[in-house]
Amino acid sequence: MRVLTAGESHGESNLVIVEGFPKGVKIEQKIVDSELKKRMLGVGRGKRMSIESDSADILSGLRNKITLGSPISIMVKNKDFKIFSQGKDDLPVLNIPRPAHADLSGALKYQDKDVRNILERASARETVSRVCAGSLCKQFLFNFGIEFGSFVIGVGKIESKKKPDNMRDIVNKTKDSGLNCIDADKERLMIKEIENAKRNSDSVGGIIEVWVEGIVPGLGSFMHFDRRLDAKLAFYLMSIPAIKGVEVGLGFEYAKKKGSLSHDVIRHSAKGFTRKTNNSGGIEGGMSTGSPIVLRLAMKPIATLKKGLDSVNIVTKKKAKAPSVRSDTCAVAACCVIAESMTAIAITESFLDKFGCDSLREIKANYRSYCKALK
Ligand code: EPS
Repeated sequence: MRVLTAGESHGESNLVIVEGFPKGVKIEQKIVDSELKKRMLGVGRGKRMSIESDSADILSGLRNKITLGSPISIMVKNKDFKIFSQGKDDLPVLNIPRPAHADLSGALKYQDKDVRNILERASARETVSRVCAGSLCKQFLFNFGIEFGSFVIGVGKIESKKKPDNMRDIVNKTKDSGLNCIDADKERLMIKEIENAKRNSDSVGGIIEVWVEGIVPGLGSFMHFDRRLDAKLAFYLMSIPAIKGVEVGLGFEYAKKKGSLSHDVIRHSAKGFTRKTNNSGGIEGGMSTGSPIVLRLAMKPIATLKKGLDSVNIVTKKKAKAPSVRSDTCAVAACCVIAESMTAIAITESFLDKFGCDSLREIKANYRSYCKALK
């Protein structure tokens, strides 16, 4: 399966093509739309989200809601559409790059003096396309009981130590949360942190956790470095704008523990092979263990600040303040569904590698026979 995204932040639309998606999968546009809606929500989102009402227009690859096996293409129109492929816009030239965004490195790399030509594609708006692809993958994996969940652990210096029991617990505790949090007490403090940042024309980042439940052992492989499931997940998650760290299971904490006290000891019961703990985050030797996959992502504060940071005009080379353009104060809650989507794309690719990729019927037969052998 291949996923290709296209679109500029203020262009006509965001597009995605998913090629190699199996035939025979039921896809509901309203499920894609509900995922897009989650991406727009959360305390700290900026004014752009009150302009847009993202909705997926599925243009090809389906007949009567069922995938044909042909490339699936989806378009999400931008309402705040300001640049034209064949017409001239009236946007001013931007010569001052914002620290922490793609502006300067992009302008140097592509030898451009107008930073707008860089930021239009580098903007996190592109994640609209990824969420569409992720939703297709989630709808496919649901046929095998695989489910995705996520929640915000921290914003700025506020961090929750609460752990969910399982996926149901994540869903129940986050459903009424404005910040996709499972800890209502800490959430109040996180919201204050965002409000303070907004008052001070600043921005804040945070930490999120993603869970995948219902995975059989053996997705990914130790046989070659680029088939390792944890490596693939780290790559896909790190590709989300503003993500600066990815952990699997205990992650950096694992390095501080003794092996005898931290490795997930093996048991066997009528359920098959299970583990007493899940410090590995559901992945050992680059393969799923069958325990829930647990991933954590660190998101840096949003690059654009109302109080422009020190920068340099790339034409005059003189000191200047970065422009204060519209942006979010915090997009950590929105990042949850984006991270779930990238995780779903990675898991689907590994799933199709293991069980075949042509039709749902064939994949189900292969899956059943594998599950029988696991016993
Ligand atoms: C975003 C759209 C953008 C930003 C944000 C994400 O809209 P605009 O630039 O028109 O205000 O709100 O972009 C960034 C955080 C970024 O770094 O570029 C969206 O749809 O998610």
